[in-house]
Amino acid sequence: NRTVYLKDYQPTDFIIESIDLVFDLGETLTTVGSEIRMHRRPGADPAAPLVFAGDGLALSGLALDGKPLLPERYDCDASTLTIRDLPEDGSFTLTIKTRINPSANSELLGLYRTSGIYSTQCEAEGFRRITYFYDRPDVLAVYTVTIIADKQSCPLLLSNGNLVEEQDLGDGRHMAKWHDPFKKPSYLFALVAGDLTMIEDSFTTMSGRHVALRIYVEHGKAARAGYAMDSLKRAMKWDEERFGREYDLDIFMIVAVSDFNMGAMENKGLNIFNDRLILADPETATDDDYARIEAVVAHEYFHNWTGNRITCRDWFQLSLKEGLTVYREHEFSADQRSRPVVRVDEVKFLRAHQFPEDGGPLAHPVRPTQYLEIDNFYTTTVYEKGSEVSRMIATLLGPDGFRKGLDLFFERHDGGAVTIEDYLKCFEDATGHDLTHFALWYHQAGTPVISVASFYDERKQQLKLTLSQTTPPTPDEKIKKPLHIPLRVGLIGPNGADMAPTAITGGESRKDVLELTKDEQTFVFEGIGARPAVSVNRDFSAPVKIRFDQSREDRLRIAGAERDLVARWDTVNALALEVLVKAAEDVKAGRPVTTDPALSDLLVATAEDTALEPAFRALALTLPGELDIGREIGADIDPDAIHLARNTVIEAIAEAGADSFAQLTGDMANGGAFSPDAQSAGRRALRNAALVLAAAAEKSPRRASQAYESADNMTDMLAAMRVLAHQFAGSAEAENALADFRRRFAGEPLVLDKWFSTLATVPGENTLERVTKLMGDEAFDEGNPNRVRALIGAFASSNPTGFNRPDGAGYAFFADFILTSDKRNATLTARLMTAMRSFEALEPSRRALAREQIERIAAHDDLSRNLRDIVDRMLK
Ligand code: BAL
Ligand code: ZN
Repeated sequence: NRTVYLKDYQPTDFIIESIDLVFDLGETLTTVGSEIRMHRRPGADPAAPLVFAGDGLALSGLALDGKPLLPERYDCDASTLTIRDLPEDGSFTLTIKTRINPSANSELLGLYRTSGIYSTQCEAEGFRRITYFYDRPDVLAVYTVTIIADKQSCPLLLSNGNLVEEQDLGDGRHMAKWHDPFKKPSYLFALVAGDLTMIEDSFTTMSGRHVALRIYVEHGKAARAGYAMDSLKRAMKWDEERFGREYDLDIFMIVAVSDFNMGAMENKGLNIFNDRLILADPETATDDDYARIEAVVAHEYFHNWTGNRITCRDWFQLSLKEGLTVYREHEFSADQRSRPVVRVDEVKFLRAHQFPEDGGPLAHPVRPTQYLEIDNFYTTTVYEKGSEVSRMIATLLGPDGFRKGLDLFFERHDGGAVTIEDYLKCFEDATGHDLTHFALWYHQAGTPVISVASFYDERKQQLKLTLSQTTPPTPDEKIKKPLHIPLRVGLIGPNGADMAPTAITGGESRKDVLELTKDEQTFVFEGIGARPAVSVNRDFSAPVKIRFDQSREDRLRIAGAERDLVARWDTVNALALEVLVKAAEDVKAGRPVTTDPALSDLLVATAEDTALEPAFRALALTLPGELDIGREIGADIDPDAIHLARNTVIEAIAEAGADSFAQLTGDMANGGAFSPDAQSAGRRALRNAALVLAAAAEKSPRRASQAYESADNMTDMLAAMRVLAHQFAGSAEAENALADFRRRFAGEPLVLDKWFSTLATVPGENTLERVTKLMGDEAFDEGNPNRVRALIGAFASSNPTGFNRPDGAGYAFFADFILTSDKRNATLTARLMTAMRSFEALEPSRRALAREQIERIAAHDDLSRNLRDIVDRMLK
């Protein structure tokens, strides 16, 4: 058992001062020389050996202070190097030589070579696949990196920091030397070598320093890197203005690679990106792609301060950098785009991904206390819930208090490797707030449920709000404590305007934010002249579930008049979800489906409301998906019943608003040249949300087919193709569009990912055969994570009727794929496997079939540690 525990944390016995690396790059044999200057930590046991981590390494040389080490002084295997009898004065230089094969590295962790490019991924524990080292985040060192490679195939040699030397070696090879003056942990090391093109720009920082900006991409793709560059410059400016953070090196580089496990990686001065998060032009990228590129480019850049300059003491503190950086990214997106629309997207994401994680077998706190495989903790809990926790600190302290706390964090911990406690202490010291109780958000897993009861007393002009909180048990913790929850509440008067109380008693409150700290609390709002509609959790101020048995009249008031658009959307969405859940129950019970004309009226009115921005209207008009309905039902889920029910409800709404929806598909058409800005994207979103309903009303593929033909950008083209493929599956129009798309984008793997996903998510049991066939398509590549996620990932996680075929064939297919894929890329495979984490919520027959396949996987005794960890927790 290799479980790692937070409580076992110990600093290293030796301190590393600097490391000089020399890479002699060869496709199948790369040699890595490392020269490490180090000394014993004051106070460490003088007899303690030096223990470095490795992973699958072959040692080819080892010397201490220039002298080869005798075999009796050390032990070495693929995963550990132990050296004994170190010099008395504790100060020495160690030289290590290892040999690796980058072409055989299908895990894409460490140094790997794919599509002719050498590239690295070292977070979390990839550096140990390059050389033996203290591969842990609290060991910070200065790196100097020399890269030697063939000049023709690798004209470009990059590493972190500044380029200090270049030389032609005269034998067809050349070298480049990079020096990074900032101490960093090994997970931020990066190297790229190959033949790429680039675009260049520059940024002048707030103190007037000139920074060269370069984005490297495949030849022929330079024109698609412009939006990423623009996003980078906006992010650099924003971080200066909003948080006072200035960039620190003379150069900032981004490299886009096509084979990458993650979205992107924040290596110091040399971010490496999955190319899908860099490349965009109107013909190949959707509005969602543009928004994602902007967000992730900013996210990785923001890490320079939150993650790189201040890093994590150990991997249990991962949310220290990730949660905070996601929060910074979210704030950036909100400032660049429409704040409420961005926030609604975040809420939808949290509910779709983090809530199920928190309510299932893989639940864990934002700061876990143990792990078997750290790669499995790059989760929505650590990232998105972690972001929500930072957002709640900002809500409790106010923007100025949050900024003061963060300023202190940067001042106090720059250059350090720190903990969540260190982070919280800065907010306490800067503002005088006590966050002791609040800190439980980091340590307690599970999504709190807040039950709300309201009572209006006309005579006293009082509104009483009783709020009680519970958090359901999670696998590792049955009894939960009450949390410190900031809940933003609005009181909406009969005329739709906000009512301002003269006082709020019953607990702490700050403006409209109530601070819940106990199991149950009653807040009293004084001076309320008429019975208000109570809007709870405005702006989604806390990542909780709300149970509030509110009158329909109040909900319709909120849905029609709430000025907080997040709460307004939430109420519209909840009303729709309620109708959809009831419809699914009807189908399951064999009753005719009852639809709700009031819901149709509300949606049509919202769609037509020109006082609202189009992007918001699009959000309101997009009904909860089948997966959302399943999650709301929560147990005994029958995906076929949900599918049928949702289609029936859609038809009723579509018919009620047929004219409006048809009209919107025309009104919102692009006028003039394409622009990726948020407003234009919002118009396209509304147009395409309306297209779904207009096509459903017309029961004809004609309109979508025309939209496909006339589309002048990928957003509209893909939306039309999805309507055809999903709502008119098997029609000539659908097949024509799909065939056209495949032909048109034959040389564009990233665009074909959209085609794979569209096909993989066609509802119904026939999709399995198509997915199986698509694995033989020449554009499909089992070794490329983007292709695997687009086809297999989309099928397993986003096709409830296809994947959950009643005969279990979807599960069997998936299990076969998982077992093969695990041998190739364990990180990717374990993440894919989480698609089945909620299998216990299925109806009994599917549940049993799903379990059978998970057990079949678990029965293999040669699983990777990554996959073993996930399946064992799922079956526990
Ligand atoms: N650190 C891994 C990629 C990211 O979260 O930025
Ligand atoms: Zn990150």
